[in-house]
Order: sequence, then structure tokens, then C-alpha cells
Amino acid sequence: MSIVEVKVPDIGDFKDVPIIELLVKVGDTVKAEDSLITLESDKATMDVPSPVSGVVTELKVKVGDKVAEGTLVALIDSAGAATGVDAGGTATATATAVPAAAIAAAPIAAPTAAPAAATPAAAAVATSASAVADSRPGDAELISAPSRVSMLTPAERLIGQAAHASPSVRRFARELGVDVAKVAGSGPKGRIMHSDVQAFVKGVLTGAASPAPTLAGSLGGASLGGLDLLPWPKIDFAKFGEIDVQPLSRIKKISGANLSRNWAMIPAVTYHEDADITELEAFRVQINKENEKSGDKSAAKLTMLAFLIKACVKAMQKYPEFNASIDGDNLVLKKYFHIGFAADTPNGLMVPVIKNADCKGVFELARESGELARQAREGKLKPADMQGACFTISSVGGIGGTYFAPIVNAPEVAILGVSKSAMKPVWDGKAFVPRLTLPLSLTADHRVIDGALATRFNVYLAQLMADLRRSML
Ligand code: CAO
Repeated sequence: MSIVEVKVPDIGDFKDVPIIELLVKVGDTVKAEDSLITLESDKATMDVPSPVSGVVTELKVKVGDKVAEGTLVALIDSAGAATGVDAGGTATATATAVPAAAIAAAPIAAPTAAPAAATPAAAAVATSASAVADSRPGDAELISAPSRVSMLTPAERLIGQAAHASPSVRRFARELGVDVAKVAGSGPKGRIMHSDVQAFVKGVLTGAASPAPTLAGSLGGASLGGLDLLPWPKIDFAKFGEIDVQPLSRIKKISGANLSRNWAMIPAVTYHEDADITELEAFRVQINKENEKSGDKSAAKLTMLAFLIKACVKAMQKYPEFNASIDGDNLVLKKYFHIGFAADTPNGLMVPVIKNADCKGVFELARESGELARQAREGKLKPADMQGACFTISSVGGIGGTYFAPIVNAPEVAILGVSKSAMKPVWDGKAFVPRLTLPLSLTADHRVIDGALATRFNVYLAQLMADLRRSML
């Protein structure tokens, strides 16, 4: 008989973490890495797996107990099994404990989570330490069991509480965006195996399986983590009349996937504002006329877009949260100002990026945006021309529109939609006067930008467009 004491490993700063589930009972045979208990902090659930194969001889905890690093969980008789205990009697367990920061950073049940969002968790796993515990021959080995954090929110856990799956299977499922609660397990005691997750995904892809209704439905449709969407309707449109089927362009397919993720994952709010551009437009037209008259072919035609880029950079300098990206629990604030702009092309939407827009004048911005838009329409943009944007402007003003709600272009946190300027009667305190009004629609990620801040940005932007001398203040 060789008894191994299994203790709660390093679980970061968590203390008094309640046990929500015992996954084994006395007499059960377990393999190394099988989960023994599940802990649940306010941030995540964590499975504590067995460091050895053997038979559970004693459970030292029960559901509801609160534990911390070092709490004795169970005794396992590892006699006869491959234990990881070396010839010198030292038991070694490789820990892959994921720090709390990574727990929050992990993409949760997000099928198309951005690679950037997934990286911190992956890195945390890759850099995890090995937990090595000494044991004295003849004594019970004191082993800190490796903690595999299953990275589910409490709400997700609520949905999947009946699902038994090892942390690696849970991680695999999470990477594929599969809610393990919906997967039928074919392993011992209904345990969910890798192959079950693969079969579930295949089933969904072929339409044979669809996500089952969950608690979300009984909670008035409020989703409890993960998108509990109905499968896309499959309709024979030809039944209703003549049709023509055309494949989506490559650009539409790529941008569609990104737009869907951003629309679904970002809690975005759109804020509208009107900018009085009467003077600016008169100035723009005047300068363009002067350049035309002078025959100066080198001067680019000034566009409203160039002024908007200039004004946005200034507003981002005043409100740096607009030049930021979420990276796990961190906000990355950028010191550079690369501005993307949506370009309508025959093949679909493209977003070329003007680098270091803060260092460029309006003529240069007009020339460069014109050149990039031309390349986009001719399909000549290089990948580097579309990378690194901090903020995006989507101007449909040349076409029309009043206001619209653009979708944030992750990992950016805000996007400005610009519609067609129009003469409007504006009350100046004594009378209505005709003013050229430019509709601005700012969509911002509420996780980073509160409504008050978004409105301040919008108001300032409108002030700048009304009088660009303000940018010198
Ligand atoms: N209000 C009124 N008129 C406007 C305007 C506005 N907000 N913006 C542009 N115009 C005018 C221009 O002054 C120009 O008129 P003139 O030829 O008389 O000077 C005309 O409309 C055409 O401008 P343009 O749209 O070709 O040029 P631009 O520099 O303003 O915009 C670009 C360039 C690339 C932003 C634009 O061509 C484009 O592709 N817009 C569509 C973006 C888009 O699809 N957004 C939606 C993305 S989400 O699906």
C-alpha cells in the first residue's frame, strides 16, 4: 500500500474557495489527471486532478467545504499503479495551474474568439511551473496536485454542472466553442471524452446536432455564457420563386466572420452627434478651388475624410481610452495613431490603415486615403496596409444616410460612422439659421468606454470639426 495525500495546489490568490462538486467517491479507481473535486471561485471553476493513478481510500472534504492552497483533499492508494513516484521515492506532479488573471482572460465559450484574447491563457499554461513535492520513503507522499483550471464562469458551470469532463477535454471544448453541458459522454460514468466533443462538432457542422435549449431559455432568454443560437434556417427559396445562387466573395466571408464575432461579443453602444461643418466645408471647397486655379497638380484634393482623421486623432490624444485594446485583464494604451477607414469595394468592405496619422497633414492624409482606397478597389492592398489600426472611420457620407450604428472593429474599442452632411435649420438664440450639419455616429465598447466618456469624445470631435483652430489649443 502506498498512500498519496492529494492537496489543493497553488490556485493563485484564491482563499476559502468552496467545493461545489466531488467527482469521485471512496473506492473509485482513478487515473492520473482524473479530476477529483471541483472548486468554484467568483471568477472560475477549477478541477483538482489526481496526480497519480490508484484507488481513492479516503475523501477529506465534502461539498461546501472551503479550501485553499495546501488543504488535504483525498488519500489515494497508488500501489501497483504508475504513480510518477521515482525510484528515490520522490513524487512529481507537473502542474499547469492557470493564474487567476488568465482565467478572466480566457475566451469563454466563444467559438471565434480573437487569437489575441486566447493568447494570455495559452501563455499562462505554457509557462506554468512544475510542482514537485518531496516525500519520505514509507511515509504518505505529500503531493500538491496539479490544478487544471477549467475556466468556466459560475453561470456556465450552472449550465454544465452535470457534465463530467476532464480539464483537458473542457479546454478542448472551450477552444472549439462547445458547451460541454450539451455533449453526451461516452466514457465511464458518462464522462465526456475528446472524441465526444469532436463528434458533437461534426454533428453541428453537418446539421445533425444543434445546441440544446438550456437554462437561458427559462431565464427569459438571458444567455448564461456562450451563444445559445438556433441553427441557421435552411430554406428552399426556389419553392417561392425564381432565384440565382452566387457564392459569397472571399472578402465577404472573412469580414463576415469578424463582424459576427465583434457584433456578438462586444457590448457596444452607439452615440450620435451633429457637427456644424459650415465653415470647414467652405474652407475645403475654397482651398480645392485655389489649387485647381493655380494648376498645382501635386496638391491632393482635400476631402472631408482627411479632416475627420485629423480631428479623430486629436480627440484620441485628449481621450486615450479611445486608442486602446482589451488584452485579458489589461487595457493596452497605444502611443501611435494608426487610423483605419472603411472602403467600399466591388468585392466587399475593406479597411486600409493610415499609419502615424498624427504626423501627417490634411493634404497628405487626403492623398494617402485616396491612394489606399484606389488600391482597395483594385484589389491591390497588401496585408500590412490593413493591419495595426487603433480606430476606424466608416464614412458613407459620399453616398447618403443620416445616422447608422457601425460595428466596432476589434481589437479596437471604437469606430466613427459618418453620414451625409445636410443643411439644417439651427437655432442661434434669435433665429433659425442654415448650417451644414454632419451626422456623427460613434460606436464604443462599453467595457472600456462609458457613455459619459463617449459623449465627451463626440462633443469634442464635433467642436473640432466646427472649428479646427481648437486643435491648436
Ligand atoms: N457629406 C456630404 N458629402 C460627402 C461626405 C459627407 N459626409 N463625404 C463625402 N462627400 C462627398 C465628397 O465631397 C465627394 O463630393 P465631391 O466629389 O463633390 O467633392 C463625394 O461625396 C464622393 O466622396 P467619396 O466618398 O468618394 O470620397 P471620400 O473621401 O469622402 O470617401 C471613402 C472615401 C473610401 C471613405 C469612400 O469612397 C467609401 O468607400 N465610403 C464607403 C465606406 C463604407 O462602405 N462604409 C460602410 C462600412 S460598414 O459596411
